[in-house]
Amino acid sequence: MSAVIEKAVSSDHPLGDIAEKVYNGTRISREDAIRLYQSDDLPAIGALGEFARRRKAGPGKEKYVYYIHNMHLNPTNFCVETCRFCSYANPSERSKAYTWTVDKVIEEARKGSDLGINEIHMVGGLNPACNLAYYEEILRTMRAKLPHIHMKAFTAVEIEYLANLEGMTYEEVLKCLIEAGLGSMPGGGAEIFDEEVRERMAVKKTPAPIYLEIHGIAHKLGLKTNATMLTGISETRENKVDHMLLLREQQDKTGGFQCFIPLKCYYEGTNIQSEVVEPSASELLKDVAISRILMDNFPHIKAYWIQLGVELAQLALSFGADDMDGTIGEEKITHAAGAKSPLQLAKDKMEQLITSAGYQAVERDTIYNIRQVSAVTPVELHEPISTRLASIS
Ligand code: V47
Ligand code: SF4
Repeated sequence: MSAVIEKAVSSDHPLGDIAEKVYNGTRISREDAIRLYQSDDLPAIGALGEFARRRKAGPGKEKYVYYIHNMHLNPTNFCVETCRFCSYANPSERSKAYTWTVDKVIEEARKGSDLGINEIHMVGGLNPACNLAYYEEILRTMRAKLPHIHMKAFTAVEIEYLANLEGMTYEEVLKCLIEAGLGSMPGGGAEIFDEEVRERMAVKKTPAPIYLEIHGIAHKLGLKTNATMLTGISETRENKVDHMLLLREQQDKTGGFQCFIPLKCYYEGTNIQSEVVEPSASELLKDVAISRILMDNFPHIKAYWIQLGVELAQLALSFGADDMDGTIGEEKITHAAGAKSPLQLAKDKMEQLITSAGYQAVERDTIYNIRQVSAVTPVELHEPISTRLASIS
């Protein structure tokens, strides 16, 4: 341990006992996580998140921040559900509702392929016209025509819907999709697991036990998956900690989660804004740092720049995030609700954002194999992390 860290651990700072656990690699408890949320010492929380990130990264990779050259595809915005925070599905103007043919999906994928992408993140509404056969055909055609592209597709919500639509089990649906070419699953659809929040937000789909069960089955079938948490929908800090603890518990059992993505709600086109508290920048940074510390069995934490905005996403890297997600192509879900971030980033812009924040940009594939470590040396920051660590002494 460095002298600075020794100093922090032995301090009488109010978070000193939690810092000691983090430095010793001891799991923190629900109460510890709630105390971190309640603390106003944001630099100290950030320093702990950064420390946890570095240790997780392993020797020689402490400064690595990953990104992927990818695109999002959303084959349909028609949905049988009506979650109150969702502006993407079921637009009030009928002309904006769409369901793509398989050919249209492949045509859009080909545009991304021509730009050099290697992953497609495909999710959509729950649409009876988009049944299992439709998705199998997309996956098979993709594998035949664009075999170099990894298909990360279907939230647990879509798997639940397809199983009910087809009268099949979750496992049967997943096996069919894997057989057709599914490579991994994204983390969407978790929202907040707390039942009261879900009721207020009219979330009828996929309660926590089913979300976790579907991810667990996917892990057992050999798929890597991600997990999310949507904030700014009237949740409490306790709700957030409990959400993360359920994911940590599932990861202990089945181990296939790669990445946790804290999400932030945008409100344009919804009627919930008067009932919710919009998370502040410091609360969003706490979500990153506390998830990095609490979910010690998750390999990666994502700073989703589409929702954080690029500047806050850069800052989130020094709070424990080690992944900037992807170049994206064209994001629809958050932009439908008013996000002002760019729709996409070029690869060199992504690398520049990472290196100028003081980290080493690393292009990865979906399952975190390294494709290329950027030749650009990270900018040396004027205020290194050790200076901030000193603030908890
Ligand atoms: O599941 C819905 C959320 C999610 C809104 O796995 C909203 O790598 C903000 O899951 N404002 C989709 N968010 C995004 C998602 C994701 C993104 C990036 C990477 C990965 C991954 C997953 O967006 C939905 C829902 O939770 N959402 N409405 C809204 N108004
Ligand atoms: Fe449908 Fe998902 Fe939107 Fe809910 S969040 S309405 S399930 S697309």
